[in-house]
Amino acid sequence: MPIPQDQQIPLVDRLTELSGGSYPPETRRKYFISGPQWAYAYEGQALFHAPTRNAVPFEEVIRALGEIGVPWWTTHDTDVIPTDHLMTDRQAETVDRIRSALQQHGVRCSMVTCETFHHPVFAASAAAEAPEVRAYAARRLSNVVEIGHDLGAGFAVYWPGTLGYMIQGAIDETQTLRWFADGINAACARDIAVAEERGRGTLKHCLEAKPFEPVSQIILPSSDAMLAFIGSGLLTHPEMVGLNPEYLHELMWGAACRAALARALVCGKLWHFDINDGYPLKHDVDLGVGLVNPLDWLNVLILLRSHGYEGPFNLDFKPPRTTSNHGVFKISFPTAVDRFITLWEIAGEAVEDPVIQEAGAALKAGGGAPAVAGADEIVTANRELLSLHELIAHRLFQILIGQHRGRVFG
Ligand code: GLT
Ligand code: MN
Ligand code: MN
Repeated sequence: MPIPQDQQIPLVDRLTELSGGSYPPETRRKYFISGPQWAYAYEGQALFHAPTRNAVPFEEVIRALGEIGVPWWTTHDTDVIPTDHLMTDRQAETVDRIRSALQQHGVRCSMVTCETFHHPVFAASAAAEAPEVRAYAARRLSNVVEIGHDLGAGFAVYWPGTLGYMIQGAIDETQTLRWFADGINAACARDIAVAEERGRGTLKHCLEAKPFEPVSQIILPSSDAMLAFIGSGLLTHPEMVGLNPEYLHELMWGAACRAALARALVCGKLWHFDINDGYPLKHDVDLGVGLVNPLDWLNVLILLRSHGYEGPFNLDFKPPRTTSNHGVFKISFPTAVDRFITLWEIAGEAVEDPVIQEAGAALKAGGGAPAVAGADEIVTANRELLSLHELIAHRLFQILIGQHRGRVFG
C-alpha cells in the first residue's frame, strides 16, 4: 500500500522510536560535541546534485541543537554572514542575533572557521599571487578571530582546501606555503591583541588537512603535513597552532586514522577533531559517524580515551540528500550523537575489559628471554604470547556487539 505524504512523518517517527530509543538531551549535553551550522543546514547540493532540502537559518539550527541536546555550535563566517556584510556594521547586527539565539536555546559557540574556498576571490587560494587577495584573506582571518571572541569561542579552524592547484607549474609551492603562513600569523597576532583587550585567553588555532578536493593537488594534504608546517619555522606563534584532523580525511589517503591521531597526540597538537565516516581512498562523502566503520571508530576512541582527549568532537558530516529537513532534525543529528556516545562508552568498557587488560599486560611482560638472548631464543620465548594480538582483536569485536554483556553464541 502506498504511504500518503501525511502519514510519512508519523511512520518515520514511529520507526525511529522503535529502533532502540535514544539518550536524553541532558545526557548528550555532558559530552563536548558540537554541531556545525554548515552540516545541519546542508541542502544536499553538489557538483552533480541539485539541493533536496530547504535552507535552514542559524536561529533554527541553534534551536534544534538545543532541543536535541548538542551543547555546542560551530560556524564559518559566511555560513551566517553574507560575504559583503563581513567587516561592516551588518556583521555586528548578525553577531548580536546569533548571541541571543545561543542564549535563548542554551547552546554555546565553541569554534569559528573562515571560508576561504567558496567565494571566487579565493579561486587561486587565500595565498594567491596577487597581494590584494592575500591582504583580503588576512583581514578575513583576523575578522573570524574577532567573531570568535565576540561569541565566546575557544577554537578557530582553518581548512585550506584551495591551497594547491589543478594544474602544476604556475605557482611555486614554497612561496605559497610562506604566504599561507603569513595569513595564519596575521590571525594569531590579531588574536593576541583582541584577547588582551577583552581579558580572554587566546584561541586555539587548528589546521585541518584533506588530501584532495576541491582542487586536485593540495599542498598540505595530511595532518602529518600540517605538523611539519607547524614546525617549519614559518609561523611566528607555533605554540598557538595545532590540528583539527577529520576522521574521513585521513581515510581518503589510505591512512589509519588512529595512527594519524597518535602522531598528533605525541606532538601535543590534537586540539579538535571532526567526526564522521566514509570509505578509504574515495572522495569526501562525510557520512554520519559510525555508519561505515564502527569497529575502526571504537579503536579510535579507545586511543583517545587512553590518552585523555575528551573533545571537542565536531559533527562534520553531511546528512545524505535522501534525508528530508524533518529527517535531519529527527534522525541525522540525534542518531549521530547517540552513536558517538555509545561508541565512547563502549571504548571505556574496552579500556577496562579484564581480558584485554590481562592480554596487554602479558604482551608487555614478554616471554622472559634473557636480555642478551639471540633472535631465535626471543622468538621461541614469545611465540604463544603473540596469539594474543588476534584474541584482543576478537575481544574488541565482541565488545562492539555487546557479547561481553551477555549476548552469547548459540
Ligand atoms: C568543508 C570541509 C570540512 C571542513 C569545514 C571547515 S569546510 O565543509 O569539507 O571538512 O571541516 O572549514
Ligand atoms: Mn572537516
Ligand atoms: Mn570531510
